[in-house]
Amino acid sequence: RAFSERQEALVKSSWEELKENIPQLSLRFFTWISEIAPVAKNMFSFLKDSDEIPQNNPILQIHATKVFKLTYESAIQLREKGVVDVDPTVKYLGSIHIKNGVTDPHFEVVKEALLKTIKEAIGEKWSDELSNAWEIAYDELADVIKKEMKDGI
Ligand code: HEM
Ligand code: ISQ
Repeated sequence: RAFSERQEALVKSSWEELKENIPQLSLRFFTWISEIAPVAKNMFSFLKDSDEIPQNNPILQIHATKVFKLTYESAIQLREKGVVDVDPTVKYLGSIHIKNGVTDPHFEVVKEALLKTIKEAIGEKWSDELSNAWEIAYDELADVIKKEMKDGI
């Protein structure tokens, strides 16, 4: 999928800003996921038995950050190679998601939550164009993970 230099720059500059506030970003990301799909919350080990999203859970923050960072890296790869070429260390993501009961429709939930989190976090720098660039990068990454889920990687 074609990805322009401008789209890459939009994702890159917003990521630089987002990563300055990981605790808040992670918390909002999860809050959106549980608002969009309350049942999805129970798939996550760190949320299962709690009524509230933990404010300072390091595992939650590391995983949430990884979702953002992988999406950002996908944007770079789309620009450089025209395809998402995930790092070999990410090949296990297919099996992790299968194991946790994730199915293809869940990817729309996470996408929506990701985009809402970005919109909220970057304020007036937000634009349709910026959101669209993140969406493309996410969709392409999601396709790679969905394929791994199907192929049992
Ligand atoms: C775990 C990334 C989509 C649910 C993880 C982990 C990463 C990740 C990095 C941590 C793996 C580890 O243990 O080292 C992504 C990315 C996605 C995506 C990049 C999309 C592009 C989804 C979707 C769902 C989901 C759609 C379902 C709502 C989970 C769950 C875990 C997990 C339940 C296990 C968390 C735990 O340890 O309890 N994901 N994920 N993910 N993901 Fe995702
Ligand atoms: C893992 N997979 C998808 C979404 C997530 C959000 C927050 C933390 C971990 C996640």
